[in-house]
Amino acid sequence: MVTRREALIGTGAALGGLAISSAVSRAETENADAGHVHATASAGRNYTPVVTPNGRTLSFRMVGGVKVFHLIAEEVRHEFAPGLKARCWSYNGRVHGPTIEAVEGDQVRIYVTNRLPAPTSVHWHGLILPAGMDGVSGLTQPPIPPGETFRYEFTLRQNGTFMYHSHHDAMTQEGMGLTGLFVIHPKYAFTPTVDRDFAIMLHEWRIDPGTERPNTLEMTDFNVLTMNGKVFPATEPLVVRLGQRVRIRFANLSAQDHHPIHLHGFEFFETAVDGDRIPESRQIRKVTTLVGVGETRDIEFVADNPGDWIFHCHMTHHTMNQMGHDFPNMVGVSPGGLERQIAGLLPGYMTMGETGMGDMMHMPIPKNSISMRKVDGPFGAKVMLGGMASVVKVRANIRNYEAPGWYRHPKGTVASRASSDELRRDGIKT
Ligand SMILES: [Cu+2]
Repeated sequence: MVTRREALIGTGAALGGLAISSAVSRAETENADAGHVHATASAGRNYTPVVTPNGRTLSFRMVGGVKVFHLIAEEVRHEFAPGLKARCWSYNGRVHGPTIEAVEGDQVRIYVTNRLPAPTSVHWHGLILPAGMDGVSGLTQPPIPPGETFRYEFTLRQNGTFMYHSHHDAMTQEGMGLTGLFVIHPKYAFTPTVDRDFAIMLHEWRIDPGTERPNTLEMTDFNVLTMNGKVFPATEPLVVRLGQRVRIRFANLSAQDHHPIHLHGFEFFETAVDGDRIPESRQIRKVTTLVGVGETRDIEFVADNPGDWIFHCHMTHHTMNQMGHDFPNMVGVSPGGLERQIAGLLPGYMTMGETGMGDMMHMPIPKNSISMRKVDGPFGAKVMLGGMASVVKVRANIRNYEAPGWYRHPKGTVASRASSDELRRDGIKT
């Protein structure tokens, strides 16, 4: 069987170092739309393309040796998960913008068209470039007025995981979604090379149930926490073949919160901070990586443990959606006749959380809102989770990276009800 990597190397050889034709660029766009990005080998170089779950890679055109990209800032009705849509600001109709992918040493020319009702500008976060290309509206350039297109052009002197985002009224515009990933591959891949390379942007929003616009004035109580603009279960799983080496690049442009991302099932190495590769001798083995606001982290691990492995922000409120917020604490409280009395005044009323948030299951929810638990799990129970979470699916013998369904556990490897024989044998009194 031809592996993906071999296929890529084959593609590179077939191209023979030629600049990519527009036909290839078009194919790349289509593949990217399907979530499976293929080779964009530039002259004499090869890399494993980044996969942006729920997203895509921005296509480019080669013009006289320069990689030419086009970003269009515009409003879009974005779906966070079925049941919740909001009017956000996007690049190229996507929240967040498409991943810009290039190679160290490339010269890039990036056109930015403003179709927003407000002026804007784009800052290339972490990149070393001429001051006038830094994209700080008012300081290094005039703002891009609505309807106009500006040109940015610079040479990529670094490699690693970087970002781009609006730098005009940043609180409003980043808060509305105007952010994206900027991945620069090294001229020669770091070893050991990875088989799968994913990129995920973390973000937080305040969207009051029933409303349709993010409230960018919020400072503390965010109720929609996203990976690549989606909340679990709408986050696309990361599908990996057993034994592959995996990199996940995390970036955080939340307004106020750092996110400790915890991966189940593996120890990983933190291999880069803010695009700077950490020498192997100094890489730390971890299970949680703290991604600060304005920072990026790369982690790598060998997927040697089959299963469905969740990874999520470990701030527990960040794995809840809107319905986890703003309720009186009722844990341990018996509401007695209160609930019936209030229900007489407010039809559909239900007191929350007598035994925890699981009580909320039957509550009718407002229009255009999402509760934290909607997922039918593989065991006939609901998965109580939402927000900033996704799943790595590690499987042997998969032929493609389509989501393979729930993991089928080997017999005897699932936690289950203890039998009376077992309890007696081990002296457990219940
Ligand atoms: Cu978090």
